[in-house]
Amino acid sequence: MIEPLSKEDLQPHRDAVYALLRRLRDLGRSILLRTELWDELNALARQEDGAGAEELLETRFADVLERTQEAALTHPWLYLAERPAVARWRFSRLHMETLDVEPVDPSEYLAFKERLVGEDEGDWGLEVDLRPFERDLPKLRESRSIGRGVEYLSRRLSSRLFQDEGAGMERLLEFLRVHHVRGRQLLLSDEIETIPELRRTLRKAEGLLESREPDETWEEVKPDLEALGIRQGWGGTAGRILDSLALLRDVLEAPAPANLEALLARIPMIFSVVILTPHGFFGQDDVLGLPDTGGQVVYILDQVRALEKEMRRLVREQGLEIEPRIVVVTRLIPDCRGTRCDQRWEAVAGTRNTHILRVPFRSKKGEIIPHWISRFDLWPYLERFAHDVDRELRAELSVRPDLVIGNYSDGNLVATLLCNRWGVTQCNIAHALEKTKYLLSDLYWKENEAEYHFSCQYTADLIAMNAADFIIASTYQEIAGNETTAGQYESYRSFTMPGLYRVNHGIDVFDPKFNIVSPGADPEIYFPYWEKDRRLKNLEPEIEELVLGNPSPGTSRGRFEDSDKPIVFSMARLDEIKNIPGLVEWYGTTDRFREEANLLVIAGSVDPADSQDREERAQIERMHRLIDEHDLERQIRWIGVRLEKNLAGELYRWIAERRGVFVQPALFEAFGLTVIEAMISGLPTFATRYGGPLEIIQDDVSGFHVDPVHGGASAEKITDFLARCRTEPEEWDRISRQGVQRVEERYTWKLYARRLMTLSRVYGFWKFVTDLERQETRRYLEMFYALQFRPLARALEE
Ligand code: UDP
Ligand code: LCN
Repeated sequence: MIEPLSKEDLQPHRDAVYALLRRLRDLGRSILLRTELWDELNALARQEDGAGAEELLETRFADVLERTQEAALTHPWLYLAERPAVARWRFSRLHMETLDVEPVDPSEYLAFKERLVGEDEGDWGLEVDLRPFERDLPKLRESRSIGRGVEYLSRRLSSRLFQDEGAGMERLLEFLRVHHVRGRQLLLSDEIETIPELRRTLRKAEGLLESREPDETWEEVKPDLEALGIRQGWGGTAGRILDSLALLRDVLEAPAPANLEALLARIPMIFSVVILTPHGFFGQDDVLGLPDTGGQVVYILDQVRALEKEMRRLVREQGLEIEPRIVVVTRLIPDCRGTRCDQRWEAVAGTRNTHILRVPFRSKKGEIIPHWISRFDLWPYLERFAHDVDRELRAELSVRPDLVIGNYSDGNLVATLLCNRWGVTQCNIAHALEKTKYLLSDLYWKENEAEYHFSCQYTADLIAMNAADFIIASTYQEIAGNETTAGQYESYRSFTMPGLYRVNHGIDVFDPKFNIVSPGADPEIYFPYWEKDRRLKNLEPEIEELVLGNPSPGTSRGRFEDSDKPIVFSMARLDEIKNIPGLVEWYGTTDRFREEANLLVIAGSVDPADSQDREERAQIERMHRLIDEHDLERQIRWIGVRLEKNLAGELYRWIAERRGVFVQPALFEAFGLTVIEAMISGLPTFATRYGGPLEIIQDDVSGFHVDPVHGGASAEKITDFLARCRTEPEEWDRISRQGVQRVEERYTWKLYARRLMTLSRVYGFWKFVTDLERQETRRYLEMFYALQFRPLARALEE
């Protein structure tokens, strides 16, 4: 980590430093971002009369500027928010006349920014600071360990059991006795009250089991074991039960991390899971592409299938005849636009015991809200929703679930409310945190408030992140970014929403609650185009008609004049952030690009009258304008229909077979399921360098990165590849093959489900062992909810 900046670093280059500071002031803005600082320094260095700025490029000042994420400026001060290493922050201020440099704490830095936007609450503004609650909790030390919280926690847990042998072991015993399912006690009977008794019981049980055949069933050994106080759940056969009991004995001897993890992997803890995903149209058909309805739906439907399978495998292995259950809870929308989102209860295809439960939003007076509500506007309904969900789930499940998984800001908040009430392990999945998508949306929150209500969303995020027992992220960058860019979670560490509150310490990405567990793409639907036997050739006529046939008014626009050219394909919701019109513009303005390929876009609706979402309508209109302006009618096909899953899967392969490419041009993409869907289909993929795709794709190996900020360069990069592939077809094959390989190695639901189940056990155990220690945080969050979130949310309700 580089040393902090000092006046001595600046003195020898005073002229250049002053020249740079003048340039920064002349920009006339009070907040400057990293790239702007860096661009100004470089521009100065290139100038003839650059006052020696070239030398400045070699100094520590340049190093610091390169790592400064943001600077706040008002004469005579320049405040710097520096990120000297991944996830590490340092704040300082530089006097622009004397060149004195001094460190400041985050609070002072944020207060300075508040004054820049005309807010000054003196010493008594509301400050949120969770650091004092974390004093005794373990923290990772190395930034490279971020996202591997479970490994760290297992180590800590075992050393804690060991250090604090008496109390630690007692907790373990209590934990083993606490497991019940459907009224039946599992693992150990309550009669075993002390560790010496447990040791004695284990010795006797092991002796007994050694004299039995390893494949004798639980039922056969049950009478003898139950007489000793051993209950069901250690395994289905005498051999496995013996193994599990030996593991427990090892932990009692020496709770090494590997032993503890192996033991926890065998504890039957999770029989029922509740998954919360309130916003959007959550359904199994005809929903993808509707507003707020994309990857999260796909993710959850794939996730529950994989999870159910894994839960069933574990339950069987432990000798239990219990059918695990999963309930996905979403919002019931009476005006369901031809989907099944008006149905209360629905079985999930491909599962045995997983259902969707839909619960409506209600107004203050208790009336059901009939229409779709944007994810930005739903805050006033969530508390009532949580209440109704609680009631309905009690009726459906009769017992509390063993694990609750929240999704996105709204689902995570509802998960928090329910877990607080139920005392159940809470897992959060962000999918996408809006804060990093909208630049400076915290500082200038008031300007966006009418449209986006970020005040509610960021407050909900802070509460839910801190309440969660563990958090799953799809990539490392989602948590802690990379060398140059802060992570999505990291952006909640300290920030201010002037006039509302200042967050000195919101969330710490070194907290072991963070884990990277990446999603996959359904292998039944998405597979390489060369797997001919599995291809759905019967869909070919439909695809040809969809892509090459006459456009049908209201659902598609444009028709390829030369259908032999390769297809550049993109598919996304028509959200501004997805930048689909951006891609159309790159294409429209780059002649070579237009010569090399046709452009196929599946996004939103073609008729603005079909959309109830203001952002989507604006995007639709922009698409039409661009097609007109650049005269694209004969080179583009824009389709505004929702494809059935099999058709979507086959479409990727159909395009790959014709040696096309996929482009994901988003201004920011949290993860990007389309990216892995395209890659596993064998389509060379160009995806945004902002967000998850930067990590999914290794540039020029398993695909390519494109920069939406530099559309021209991105268009050239895609065009160059297409042109090269015309003469060197093996180049296309190389990227195609390596894309498939990358997804197969890293992004599969099987890996996902195993890991999620392990996490659930370890964090469930951790919660049990440390529950009391977290009470303070919980009380603080409850107060924050009641005093801050609730009034903000209520103010939105008409
Ligand atoms: N999708 C679709 N039709 C559309 C738009 C999207 O089927 O018109 C699917 C796409 O195949 C992918 C998901 O929706 O499975 C989008 O997920 P992604 O993570 O790419 O983006 P999100 O919409 O979640 O931001
Ligand atoms: C939401 C997003 O915006 C995408 O980037 C993700 O892939 C999707 O959710 C699934 O997590």
